[in-house]
Amino acid sequence: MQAPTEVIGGFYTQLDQAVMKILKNEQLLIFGDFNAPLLPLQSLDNTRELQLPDNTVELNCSTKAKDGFPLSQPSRAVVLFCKYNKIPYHEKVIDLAKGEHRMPEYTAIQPAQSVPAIKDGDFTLGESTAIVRYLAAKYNVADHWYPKNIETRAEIDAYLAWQHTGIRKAGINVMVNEIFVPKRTGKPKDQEAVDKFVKEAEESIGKINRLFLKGKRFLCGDEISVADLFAICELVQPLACPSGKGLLKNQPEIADWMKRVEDKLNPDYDELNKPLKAVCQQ
Ligand SMILES: N[C@@H](CCC(=O)N[C@@H](CS)C(=O)NCC(=O)O)C(=O)O
Repeated sequence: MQAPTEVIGGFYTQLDQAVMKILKNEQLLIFGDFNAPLLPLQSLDNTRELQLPDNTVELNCSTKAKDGFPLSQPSRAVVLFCKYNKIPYHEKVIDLAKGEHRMPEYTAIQPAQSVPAIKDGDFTLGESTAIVRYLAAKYNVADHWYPKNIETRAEIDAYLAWQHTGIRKAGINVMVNEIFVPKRTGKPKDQEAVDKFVKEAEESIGKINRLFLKGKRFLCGDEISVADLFAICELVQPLACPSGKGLLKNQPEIADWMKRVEDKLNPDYDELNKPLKAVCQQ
């Protein structure tokens, strides 16, 4: 068996943990079980102070990590929101693979050491859904994104609260097990584990359909909102994996909804997902 230390080189905590489990022949990946040892920190080479125009939001995120692991659904959602709404921002790639999210400079911005996070003047904020709501208010974006109508807004908030436990696990587990763990360990994928996670993803997608979409055009009404944005950024991941290709075959309503959301967000959506899809197709 390989010594676990050989793989301690940096990456996303959950992935490191999955890798450690495989190398130790333990059962694969329990989402949210963060027992892996912290990685040795490497130098943070992309958070130098930049001279930015006063109104530019510094957006720390991971959509195109330098070593090709663009694994951050919430980062993509925030970037897409900024692009679509022409919010002036500067994107700083925090390379999870190198442990840059654990460096002191970044921890000062987001003590929870997760991406994304923003720095807006002296104000810093982590948590993707809070960031989008902050930016929606500050830049007074079109009302449909996060409407002032309190009932619609409450429905959007309900989705944003649900998604952390309702869909994020499905958004990551298929990809981690089918793509990233084999790449990281050099071992073949565990198809049984992948199939289990594909089944879980199908169930979660079914819940989006039953609990939120319910025959509407978008998750919370007739127009696109931040709920759709966060949801599609999760779903694109399992769907991009070879074993996830058939995930929507029994859920045509979700396929149609995704198409509507993509049409609204393109060309930015396709562009932003290119690195992710490239990794999955290798
Ligand atoms: N609740 C956070 C979750 C963010 C999150 O899970 N970020 C992941 C990447 S997708 C991360 O930074 N993980 C770092 C780690 O696990 O060490 C949010 O919505 O911003």
